Amino acid sequence: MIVPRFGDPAEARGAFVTFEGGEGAGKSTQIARLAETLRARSGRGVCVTREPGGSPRAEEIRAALLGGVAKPYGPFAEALLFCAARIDHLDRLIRPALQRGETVLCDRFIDSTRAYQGAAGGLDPGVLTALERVVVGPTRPDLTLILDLPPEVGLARAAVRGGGQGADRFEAEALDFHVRLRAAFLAIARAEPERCAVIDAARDPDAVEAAIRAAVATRLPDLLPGEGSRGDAA
Ligand code: Z5A
Repeated sequence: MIVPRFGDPAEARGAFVTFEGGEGAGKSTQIARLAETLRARSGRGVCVTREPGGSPRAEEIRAALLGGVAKPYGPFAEALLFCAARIDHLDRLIRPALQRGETVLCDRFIDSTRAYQGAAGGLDPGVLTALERVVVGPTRPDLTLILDLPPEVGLARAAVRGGGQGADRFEAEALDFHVRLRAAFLAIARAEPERCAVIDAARDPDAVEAAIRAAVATRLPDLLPGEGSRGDAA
């Protein structure tokens, strides 16, 4: 019988930081900036990754998901495909990096499944909880930075970045879907304030970066020694 192997949670462990938010919130931009800062300051290895994807097999599933292959089967089937990608990503990349003591910065993780397939897609929260239990187990983020901004602003940014290539499966959803997404991410932050920090992502990139550094320095002070606790400057 095949059962999930989560490893021993008591083992030496690095830090797991996830970035969440709607389209065009600036996650990729800010992950690159934080990675550079942590590489210079923390004295630990930094692993930058993303979902869906992050490992070769999960990247293959990403191409299918963003191409809309699973959409006709509904949010439950889509969630299962995101989970299939996540299992490989956790096994091949995230857990080994954490066991080496590295800091893992991941662009989207479980909260995207909760928001996109759950709150916005209509999938039952009990199903999502069960999937998280068997797929993620104890490998939960230590800190989740939720980059918050009005969906109209994020979609406009994503369109400029896309350079006229057309929207992907999720960008193509109606504005109402993106409004529900924003509310879902904020509800997650309210429900798990010890894990989540909300960052006002509508500001210029330098101001967003400063707020993220303040949140990391406050919540995970070992990662930014000497930066001091300046409070979450969201
Ligand atoms: N999905 C799901 O449904 N379920 C799941 O479980 C998971 C994911 C894990 C992945 O798409 C899709 O999969 C995603 C959810 C779904 N939906 N979509 N689409 P993706 O990885 O291709 O896309 P994304 O995660 O939404 O990222 P993004 O659109 O690339 O945006 P971003 O990384 O947050 O932003 P960015 O690339 O850093 O910035 C976007 C543009 O804005 C760019 O031109 C920047 O230069 C500019 N920018 C960045 N910051 C600023 C500020 N502060 N001011 C002005 N302009 C800025």
